[in-house]
Amino acid sequence: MKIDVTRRRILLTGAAAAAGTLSAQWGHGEPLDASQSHKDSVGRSKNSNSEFSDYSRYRPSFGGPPDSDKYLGKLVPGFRSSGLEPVPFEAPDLKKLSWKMVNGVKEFELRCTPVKREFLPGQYMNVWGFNDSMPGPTIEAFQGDRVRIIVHNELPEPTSIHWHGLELPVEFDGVPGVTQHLIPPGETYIYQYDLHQTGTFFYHSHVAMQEAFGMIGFFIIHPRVAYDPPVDRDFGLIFQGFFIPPNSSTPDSMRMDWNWHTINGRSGPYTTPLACKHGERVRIRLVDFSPMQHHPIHIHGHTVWLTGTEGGRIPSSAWIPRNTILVGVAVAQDFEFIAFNPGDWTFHCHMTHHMMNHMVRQVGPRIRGEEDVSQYLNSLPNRPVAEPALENPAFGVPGYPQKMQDMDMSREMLEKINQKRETRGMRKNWHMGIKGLMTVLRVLPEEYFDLVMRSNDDVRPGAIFEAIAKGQYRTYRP
Ligand SMILES: [Cu+2]
Repeated sequence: MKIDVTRRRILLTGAAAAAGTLSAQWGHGEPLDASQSHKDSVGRSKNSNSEFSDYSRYRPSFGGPPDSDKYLGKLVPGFRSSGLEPVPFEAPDLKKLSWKMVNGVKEFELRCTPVKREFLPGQYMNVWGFNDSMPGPTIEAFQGDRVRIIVHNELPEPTSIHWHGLELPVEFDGVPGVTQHLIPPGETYIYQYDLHQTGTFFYHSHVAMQEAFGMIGFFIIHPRVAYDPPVDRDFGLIFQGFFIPPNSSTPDSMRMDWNWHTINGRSGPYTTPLACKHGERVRIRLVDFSPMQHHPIHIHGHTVWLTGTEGGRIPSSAWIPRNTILVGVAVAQDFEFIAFNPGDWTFHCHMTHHMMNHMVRQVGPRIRGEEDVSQYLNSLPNRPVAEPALENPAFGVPGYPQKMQDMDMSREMLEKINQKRETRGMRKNWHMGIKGLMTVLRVLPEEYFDLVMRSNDDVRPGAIFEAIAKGQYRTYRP
């Protein structure tokens, strides 16, 4: 299946230059499904024929000196035309909060709830969140909107909700004691304010131990007209950490260390890959809501521009090219790039202990399931001095030392992971390299994007990687 990529692209670029716009400011209460709208909204950009036409979005290019607008694709637009509404935001594994318009106010309802969140297939953890989800559903709105958020406390203890990064009237800031009384269990509190900012914000409980239990959600405020250069995809990921004692499924929020990390409430390899088309301009918004851990997030195969923070959009003169972005607790970092490099690219926190939950094995086990401690020590090539503690009868008790909650991947777990549409066609054992705070960015040639994301046809595991590695979709020599 040799495809003339260049010719195909030229046809697409010409034919659909101004195709499709979104409905004005998404004027309805049901959240927009990005994959759906994208199908209709991606106008092939006229910009690609203008000043950036000599910059290829399909192959690596430095794009000239660092002061150039083309440097590392800095201001190179996506396929989407300028002057349109922003593309809908997309946070894998999370829903959006629906709203209704009431006398000119966008009204949302949030319920603070206990949640059973499936960190890994079949591994449900007891956390807290909103509307039965952790993180909670995304609030997505536009600059200039007036919003009313009706908060119902369905927790067994009082709470209050803070709108992180928003400049709003103090009585709606959500700080217990300082700006309001706590919302008792079973009660409701109404927050209402105007949105004059744009950017990556979030909402969270302002009770510290509840924050450590997971109570956060995205609050995305779009400009009415997308920033230039327009992006084709707008993804968001929330990083969290928990200490969940072995043989338990409930975090200990008093602990200052961690043993479980999640991205949008899933641990790798159950994190859902971010799928985009080869050549698109992509934005990814990162938020760290770990209680105690900062994360240097590293992306493979691409250099990215840091274009925003929880303080809003950064002027392009101050954008910074990065490959690893340190995201501190309660910080948001937005970055953008041209997805010029086809393939499945790992995208992860670079702290070794954050790349694995429970120190899961790859090179060596802590204790294998089929061994007891004595056998394990006896088989070590450099056996340490025997510890008298091993004679302790406690070692005869099943589950002691802790076996890290069955971190071996069962066939059922793998089936569930590979059932996701976004994982179709990845290499057979891809999950071996994805753990803890890790996910995958899939830059898919257009034909494969449609096959993976829109069709129900079979995709043989590894087929896409093989085609790319053979150079079928690369317009440059590896
Ligand atoms: Cu980390």
